[in-house]
Amino acid sequence: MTNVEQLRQWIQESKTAVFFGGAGVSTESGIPDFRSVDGLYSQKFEYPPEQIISHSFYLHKPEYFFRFYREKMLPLGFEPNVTHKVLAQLEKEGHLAAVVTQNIDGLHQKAGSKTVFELHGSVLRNYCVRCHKFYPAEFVRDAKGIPLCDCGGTVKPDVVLYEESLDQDTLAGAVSAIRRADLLIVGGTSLTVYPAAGLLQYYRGNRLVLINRDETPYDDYANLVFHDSLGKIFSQLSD
Ligand code: CNA
Repeated sequence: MTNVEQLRQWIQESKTAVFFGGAGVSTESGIPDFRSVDGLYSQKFEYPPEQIISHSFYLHKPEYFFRFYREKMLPLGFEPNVTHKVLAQLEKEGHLAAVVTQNIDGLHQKAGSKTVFELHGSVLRNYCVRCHKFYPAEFVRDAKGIPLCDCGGTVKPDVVLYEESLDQDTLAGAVSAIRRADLLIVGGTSLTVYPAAGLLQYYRGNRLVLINRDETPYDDYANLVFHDSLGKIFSQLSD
């Protein structure tokens, strides 16, 4: 049996599978990740990207933060790829219980997934820090300089910056889904951003599958490892 056939069989036998993913899930939709050779962290900026997308930088240099955010982090106008679509289909068929994602692009929901735990929030939600009025992503994209609410407050994207903590309900939901999972498929993540990467420790089964182009620190713990593109593997799962 090939590894893909093995994975296909585990999926068919599963009723509570969880997919845990990162930026690599959306590269085949055209959104660059952070840590691949052509990712954001390989480009040159005035400050390191980790610093720019931190809470203190957002507070102290908001104009620069929003310029960077608009140019490099606001993934609008992209479409779900085969991985997003197959995951939505597996949920519909009753095999997949949840998607846990570090992505902020909303593409899983756009593909039709219903139970999605967005650990790092979503660019599609933006709120005034003063009166909490909601604004769509287009408002932040089209604003000049710092996006401001009618009340004068800053409109802040609902994404988790470095130094900020994760939403507790989202985290609890993700932990609970992973604890109950009979199959955990991890894909498109370098597994280096914590606490997100630490969620793997809650999986109790013996069907841990890793699909990532590059090696990860968890490769040795997995029961099945693919160093391949997600699109290639998932397109073989759909037929
Ligand atoms: P990362 O650290 O950039 O790692 C991505 C991983 O995916 C790398 O190890 C790549 O080898 C792998 N990869 C890239 N493309 C593919 C592919 N097509 N098939 C298989 N593997 C692939 O990204 P993480 O998600 O681990 O890091 C967490 C950060 C990145 C989170 O906070 C995200 O919010 C953030 N991010 C999100 C997006 C998005 O929403 N689309 C884009 C860029 C960064």
